[in-house]
Amino acid sequence: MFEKILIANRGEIALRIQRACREMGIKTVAVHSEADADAKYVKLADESVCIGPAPSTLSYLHVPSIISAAEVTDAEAIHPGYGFLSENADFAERVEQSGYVFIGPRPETIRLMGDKVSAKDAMKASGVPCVPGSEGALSDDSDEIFRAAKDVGYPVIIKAAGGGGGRGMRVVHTEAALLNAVSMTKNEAQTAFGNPVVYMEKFLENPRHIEIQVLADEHGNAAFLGERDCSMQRRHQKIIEEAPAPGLDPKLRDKIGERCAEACRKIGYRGAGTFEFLYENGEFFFIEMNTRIQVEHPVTEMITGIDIVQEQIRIAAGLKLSFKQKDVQLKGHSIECRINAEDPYTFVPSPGRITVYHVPGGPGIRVDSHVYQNYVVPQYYDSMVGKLIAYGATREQAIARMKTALSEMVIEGIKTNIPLHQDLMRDAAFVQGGTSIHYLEHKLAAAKVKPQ
Ligand code: MV4
Repeated sequence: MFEKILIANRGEIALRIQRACREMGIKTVAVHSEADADAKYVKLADESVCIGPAPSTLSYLHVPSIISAAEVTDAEAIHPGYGFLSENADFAERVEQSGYVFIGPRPETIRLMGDKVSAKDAMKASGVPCVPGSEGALSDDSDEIFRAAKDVGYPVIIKAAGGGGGRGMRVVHTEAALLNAVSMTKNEAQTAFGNPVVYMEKFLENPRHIEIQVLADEHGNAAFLGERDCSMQRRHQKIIEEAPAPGLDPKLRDKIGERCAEACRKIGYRGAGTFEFLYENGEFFFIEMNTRIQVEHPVTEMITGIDIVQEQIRIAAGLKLSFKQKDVQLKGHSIECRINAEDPYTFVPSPGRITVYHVPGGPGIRVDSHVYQNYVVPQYYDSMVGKLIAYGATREQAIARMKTALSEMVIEGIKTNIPLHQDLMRDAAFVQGGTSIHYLEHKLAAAKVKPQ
């Protein structure tokens, strides 16, 4: 096992990774920007290195500074967390070439999944059900574009191969709008991603976003850890996630999960990964794969009892998965509310000093947060200040515990979205379960949510 790991991230995930390391007897190196010098995870780390000024391009995204920090501290491995450099294949390659272990998939795998066309091809070839669409990249030939759309059936969606996470997409409802939409999406893709390649899919009108968590080691073992429903989102920012997905047929879960695990074995996947699906009318359609630890991993940990970050570290050290598929028993229900420093109704960011801070507790409550009283939320990074996670024997109990926890949680000095979460925990459609990816935006547009 490693003696020392460098954590190339900030905020709650830096603290989460540090806790995993501490439990495993591994020393930690925190790297931080000038804006994060006072952060809790920096003080709690065994060592820390300032890697640059506040803007992330000069610090958390600055590869030479991070590699240098590993050199001066003698770290053996680098955990990238999520966001920042976590899905940057060039970074993973640089880490390995510099003699350190990258805690994540092989660089080639990250590259394969970063290109959404090659990712879909690989998954299709491995037996994972995909959204019907163009055979790979869309041709430049107008007749072929028209034929592809006719075969798929309108409405279609044009997506950039270099996009993902909601960037570089355009929905097309009619033949008349098709060619213009393709050329506009190609132009935008070239500008945004330096890659003009686009592909076409059938546009699913009202799906849920359900994702499957996998773990795979270098010894050919791969397992799935059930699914998460991440449909409650606004502008591609998830705000509530839960596991398992309400109402999902356990037989279908096992069938899709096994397909994902089998795909991991086929492509030689290593580490933690997430298969993103759209789910509509009882069917799963693969859209993208994430090759990192995700923000919402705790809900899976709560219902499986598996520490996903510790498994990532074990896998990177060349060890086998600590469990077998048959040991993965989904038990109970877990819900995560992302607590953001923002206005709960306008969503305008609200950085600044937290003057009063009280965390909830009690049975089945977990708080993953790096903040504390008098902490100043910097303006430079995303607005998430923590995650409130509730576990219950049933979904009803998880919701009841979440309501109590939200009412106990006090954050003053900045605005947070706690009131929105309180509203959603009382929302009839959420309480029923199974709302689509459009539910929150429709609810907000209908102004059913009243500013307090
Ligand atoms: C789609 C879709 C409907 N049909 N693909 C957006 C993020 C990216 N990961 C894929 N996205 C979508 N792809 C087809 N064929 C609708 C979305 C989508 C979405 C997906 C997941 C979560 C939130 C979303 C919000 C808007 C659109």
